[in-house]
Amino acid sequence: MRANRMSLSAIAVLAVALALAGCQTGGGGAALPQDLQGLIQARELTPEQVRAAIQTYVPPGKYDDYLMFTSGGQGGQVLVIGIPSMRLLRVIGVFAPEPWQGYGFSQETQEVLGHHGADRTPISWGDTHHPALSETNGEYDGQFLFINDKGNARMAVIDLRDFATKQIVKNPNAWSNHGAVVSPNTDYVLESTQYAIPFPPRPMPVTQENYNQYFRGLATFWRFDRDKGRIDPARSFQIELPPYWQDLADFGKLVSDGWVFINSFNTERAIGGTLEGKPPVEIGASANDMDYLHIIDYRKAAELVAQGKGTVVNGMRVLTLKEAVDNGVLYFAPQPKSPHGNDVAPRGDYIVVGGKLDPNVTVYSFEKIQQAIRDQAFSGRDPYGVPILKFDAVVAAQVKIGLGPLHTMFDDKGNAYTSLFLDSAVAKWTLGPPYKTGDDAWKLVQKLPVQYNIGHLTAVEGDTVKPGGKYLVAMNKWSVDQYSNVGPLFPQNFQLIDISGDEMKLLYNMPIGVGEPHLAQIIPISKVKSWETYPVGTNPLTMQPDPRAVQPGKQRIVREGNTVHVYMTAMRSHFTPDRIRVRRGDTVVFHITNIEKTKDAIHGFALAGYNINLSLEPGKHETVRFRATTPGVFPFYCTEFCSALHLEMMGYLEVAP
Ligand SMILES: [Cu+2]
Repeated sequence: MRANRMSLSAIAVLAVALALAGCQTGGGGAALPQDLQGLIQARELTPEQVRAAIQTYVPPGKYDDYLMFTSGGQGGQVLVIGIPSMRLLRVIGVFAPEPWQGYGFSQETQEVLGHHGADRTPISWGDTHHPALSETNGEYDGQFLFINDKGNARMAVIDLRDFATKQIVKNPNAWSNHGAVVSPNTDYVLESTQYAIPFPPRPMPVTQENYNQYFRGLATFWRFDRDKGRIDPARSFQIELPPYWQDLADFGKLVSDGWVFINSFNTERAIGGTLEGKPPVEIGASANDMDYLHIIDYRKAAELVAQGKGTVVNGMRVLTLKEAVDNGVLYFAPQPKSPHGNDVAPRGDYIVVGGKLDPNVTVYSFEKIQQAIRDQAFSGRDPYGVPILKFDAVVAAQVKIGLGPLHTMFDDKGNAYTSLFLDSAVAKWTLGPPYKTGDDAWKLVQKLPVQYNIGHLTAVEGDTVKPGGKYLVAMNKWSVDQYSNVGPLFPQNFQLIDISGDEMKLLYNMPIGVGEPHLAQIIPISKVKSWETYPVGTNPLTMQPDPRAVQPGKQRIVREGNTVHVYMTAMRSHFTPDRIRVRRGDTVVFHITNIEKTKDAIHGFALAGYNINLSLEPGKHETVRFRATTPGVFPFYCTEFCSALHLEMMGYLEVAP
C-alpha cells in the first residue's frame, strides 16, 4: 500500500462532507456510496486531492465562474481558459494567421494583420506576452483586451463582444517591446521597449560608444479611443529614455493616478561580444547591485506633448529625454537587482518590485516618492542627467521571501503573492499599513512549491483596485515530470491554486502545449458581455452592418471589367450561388453573408488551391479577394459540420483558360 493512499477515516470525513454537499444541492445521498469509496481507493487519491477535484469539477452544462485570458506565447495567440475547471474555451488569433477562425484569410483580417516586417511584408508569428483587460476606474470592465508582440514591437486590440482581433499597431521606433498595461480608465495602453536600438532607428556598428550615445529606450503611450474601439496613433506619444532595458510597467491608481512605474535592467549597458572574448550580456548586465525604477508623471508628459513639445520621429511624437528631465516628468529610484515585476498595490500606495537576483521584494511608498521629489532628495544623476531618488527616502519595506522574486499579485485581504523563479514557489506575504498593521505587516506567511520555475502569476482581478482573491494561477516555465512524455518540446504547466483560506492550496495542473504563455489576467465571467450571434450582415471589423451584406433573394454575380464580384449567402445547407465561372486572370471577390440567426449555426468557406478559408459565424459578413491565376475546376465547401447534409454544402468555381 502506498503511503499516500487514503485512510478509511479520511474517507469517512470526506463522505460526511460529500453527503452535506449533496443535501445542500438537493442531490440526496446520506453517505458516500460504496463504489465511490472504492474508486477513491483504487485511484489512490489523498483527501486533499479529492477535495481539489470537487473544487475544480464543473459538471456538464454548468459554467465556470471566471475567465482567464492568457498570452499564447510564440503562437501569437490569446488563450481563454475557464476557472476553476481549467478548460480551454477559446483560442484567439492575434499576430499569426489562425485557420479555424479564418483569421488572416479574409480581406478584413488581412488588413488587421498588416505588413509589419522590416521589408514591409506580413509577419506570420508573434510572441504574445502581456494581456491587459480594459479598465474603468481601475476595475476590469470586460470590453477590450490588449496584448503586445514582444518579437516585433506590436500592440493588438481585441474586442470582447466577439473575441476577435480588430487592430494591430506597429511601434515605428522599436523592434521589441515588453508589457501591455492600461491606465485606470483605458485612455492609454503602455508598452516599453525591451532591447534598445539606435534612436531614430538607423544602421550603425554596435559598439559601446555608439550604444551609450545613440541607443535609446522608449515608453510608448498608445492613446485608446474607446468609442471607436481603436488605438489612435496620431494622438499617441513616446518618451525617450536611456538605453536601459525597460521592462514591466504598471500604471498608478487612486492616490498614484497619473503616474507610471517601469522597471529596467541592464543599466550596465552591456552589449555582449562573445566572439571577441567579451562577457556575454547575461554577465555584463548583472554587474550592478541596483538598476533603476523609472517613475514617470505621464499626465505632465501628455500635457507637454499637447503643447507641441517633443519631436516627431517616424510619425510618432516623442518627448525628448532632456525635456522629460527638465520638466520633472522622469525620475529614477534604485531597485535591486535585475528586476522583473513592478506592481502597484490595490490602493495605489505601494509599488512592489521583485529583483530576480535578490531574495527580497522591495516595496516603495508612493507618498515617500512624492516627498522625495518635493525635497529634491537625490543621490545623484545617471549619465543622461536623470535625477536618482535616494533609496532610503522612498522605500517602505523590504521583505525577505526567497530566491528569484519576479511578479506580484494581490488579494482582497491585504496579502501579496510573489512568484519565485529560483525557488519554484509562490510566496504569500502581507502588505503593511493600512492593509496590515503591527506584527502582521510585511511578513512572509507561506511558500507553496510549484512545478517548476514559475515566471508570472495571476490572481482574480489581482492587479486592480478591487482584487477578488479566491484563485491564483502559477504560470510555470518547466513541467519536467508532470506529464506524459510527448517529445522533447515539453508543455508549459499552469497550476491553479486556492487562495481563499489562510493557506494556499494547489488544486489542479493544466498543460499548455501551444506556446509559452507569459502573463494572464482573470475576470469574473459575469463582466464579459459577449455576443452569441452577429446581427445579420455585420462586418466583423467595424461591428456595423456592411453595405455589401447579401440579403436572401439578392444573391448575384456581377462582372466589372476583369473583376468578378460574387454576392453569396450561406445557410444550412447550401451556398447561393453554388456554380461560378470566371476567366483566368480575373480578380474574384467573394462577398459572403451567413444569414443564419441561430446561435452556433457556423459555416465555413474553403476554396481549394487558392489558400482560402473563412469562418462564417451566424450573421457575419466577410470578403475574400484573390486572382484566379490557374485554370481548372475548384470545389468549395463548408468546413463546419453544420447539419445532416453538411457534406452537400459545396459548389464549384470554374476558372476558364
Ligand atoms: Cu455548413
